[in-house]
Amino acid sequence: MAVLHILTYPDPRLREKARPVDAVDAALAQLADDMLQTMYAAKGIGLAATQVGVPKRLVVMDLSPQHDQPQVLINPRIIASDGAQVCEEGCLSVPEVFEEVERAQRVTLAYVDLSGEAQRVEADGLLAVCVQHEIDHLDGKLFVDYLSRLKQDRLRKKADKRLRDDTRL
Ligand code: GNR
Ligand code: NI
Repeated sequence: MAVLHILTYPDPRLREKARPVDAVDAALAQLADDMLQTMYAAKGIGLAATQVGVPKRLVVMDLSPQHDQPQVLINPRIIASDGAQVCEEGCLSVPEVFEEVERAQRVTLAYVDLSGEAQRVEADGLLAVCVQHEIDHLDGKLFVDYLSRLKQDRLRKKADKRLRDDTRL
């Protein structure tokens, strides 16, 4: 078990499109375990492999109040969606930014579980938001991409300034 480093905006690795997982093996199970530990340590409800620098289509989530219902989604895909909802989102890779984003209210999700079985589930509310947010990560997309041009410009300037300050000492 290990807590992994979470990449932060504007790291270019967050913009890469992740490749499908081709083997559900012990190494993948270990990565999923490490990602869960990383997510719990950072107090998140979801984490995509992209965020820990691994460009594979793997997501972990736990929306339960006691943080005792980990979910591992391999090669997750949204096969149907409907409705709309607005939720205030945050992201472990975009610290200290919380903004409202509109997403589908309800999604049908197909994925492979850790035993290699194909699964299909319906999700709505916050679970549907989280699934859409995480699959976006696998496609190199961040929730801030949905914000107005003005808000994105401000974020980029703040991140640029932070990078400059960090490299100056
Ligand atoms: O912990 C998280 N909370 C959250 C809240 C609203 C919408 C999406 C999320 S996902 C986020 C963790 C994260 O960055 N996952 O990629
Ligand atoms: Ni995120």
